Amino acid sequence: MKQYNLLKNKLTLALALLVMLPVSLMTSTVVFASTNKPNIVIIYTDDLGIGDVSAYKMGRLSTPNIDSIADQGIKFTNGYATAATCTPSRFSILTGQYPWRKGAAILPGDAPLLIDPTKNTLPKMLKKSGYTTAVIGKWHLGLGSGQIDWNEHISLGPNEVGFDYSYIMAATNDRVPNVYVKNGDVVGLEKNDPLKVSYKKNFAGEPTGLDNPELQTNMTFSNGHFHSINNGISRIGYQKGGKKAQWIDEDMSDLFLAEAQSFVKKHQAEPFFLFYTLHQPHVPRVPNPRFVGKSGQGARGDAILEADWAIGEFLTTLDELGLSENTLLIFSSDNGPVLDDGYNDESIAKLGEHTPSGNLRGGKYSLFDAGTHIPFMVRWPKKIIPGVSNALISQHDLLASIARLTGQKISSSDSEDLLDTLIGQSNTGRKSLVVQALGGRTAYKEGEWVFIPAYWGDEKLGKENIETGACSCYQLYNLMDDPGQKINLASKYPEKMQEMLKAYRNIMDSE
Ligand code: NG6
Ligand code: CA
Repeated sequence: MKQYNLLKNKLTLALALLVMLPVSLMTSTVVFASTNKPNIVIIYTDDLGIGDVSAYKMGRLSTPNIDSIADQGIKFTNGYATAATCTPSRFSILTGQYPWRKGAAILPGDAPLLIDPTKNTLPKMLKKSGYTTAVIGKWHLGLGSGQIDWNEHISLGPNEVGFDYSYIMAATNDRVPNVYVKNGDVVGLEKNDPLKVSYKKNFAGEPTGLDNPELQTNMTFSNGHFHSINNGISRIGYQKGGKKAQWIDEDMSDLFLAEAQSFVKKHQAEPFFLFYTLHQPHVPRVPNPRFVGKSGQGARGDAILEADWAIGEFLTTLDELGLSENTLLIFSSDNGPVLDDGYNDESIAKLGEHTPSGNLRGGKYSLFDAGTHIPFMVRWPKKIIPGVSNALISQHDLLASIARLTGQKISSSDSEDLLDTLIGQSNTGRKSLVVQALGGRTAYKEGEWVFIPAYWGDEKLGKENIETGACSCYQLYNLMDDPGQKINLASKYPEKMQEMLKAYRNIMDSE
């Protein structure tokens, strides 16, 4: 509660208005029904840590545009992704389900669509409520139902799980195919140069980073990432052909921004939902030359400044169209930060005093807190009084919360309706949360406590230099006293440990 400092004068005014209402009108449902449907935008970054956002006052980068969302809205200090990697987190934010129910893990670029097209999703639900929906940016949730022919229309993808419009990269910027897919069709493909993709074997005569290191003219790999080369960077997986359609990394941010701006311009008169999924600062970090050298922290810092700039431009577009006031805008990241994630981009050498994970332990991939404890902020000037909330909230709660906002019912047991908390009218968060790390390992969080079951395996990812959280012991931490998870309290509080273990098992065994 102590961080929950709603602006006092505005609160008093809001309370005064409330007491003037007849009691029968004081339920949230009625208040929302009388509101014009807000536009909904989720701005989702890739591998951005809580310490990378200056609003959290932990690191050394300056992200004024992202910070402005917190200044004008609610900054959550206990916001979580459901997983410490991309695909599972994205699965959850769109379906409201825990990713381990589906066995969700990092997907290759030719994986089939992970979301069951017969199931409810956030965009589907919003469509039903009259919203026009779009995803622009990184997808990484699979496409098609088996072997994909990239030269034909891909009939299973974002458009089949609720998005009216999609302009995406299939997986990640370090995975083939390096092309954009618009509403199921590869953009800019030439008929006489068909695109072929394989994650099993190379196509005859095609160079790779491993065999032709001299062709890595843009950036060299440090770990993995030694297959097909595009734009002087070697990637994960093999591709051949489709040369005209292959992206230029330096232009990616501007392209997604222009797409996002054009979508909101086109649909400004109707309620819209936009899932704007930026690729920064995921590897390979290749910002536009306008941002090179700007952070003093090398490519990772520069990519974050590029993302912050793009977000600023997008916010300006909302302002210019007069849409900011009634747009519920959520900013977050799919998982925690990593420095060397497979390329020699000087992210470690030039880090200086910056702390991407803030004061938390671990990072991307990790069971420790920095894997999933991410920046999370929500702005809606028409409804939200700016403040800070320390309520526990997870990205997969958006489904149930937005369901109530738009007057709908959902049947997901995982997603909790935290609408009042989301818009700063309550400081009650979820009681507990299961988080997933690399390899499908899970940990359990309840209030200030974290329980990590025993896992055998490496305690550290060597190249990434990230602690996995694996230990042949049980781990129990109190995040309030020890946010850096330095002191394992499992043997000091055996009863608490057992209680946590039981509660964790209950959730994991639930349907
Ligand atoms: C890992 C990749 C890493 C990144 C990650 C997925 C190697 C050595 N590492 O396997 O570079 O692509 O997968 O990241 O290949 S995520 O943010 O999409 O989950
Ligand atoms: Ca990610």
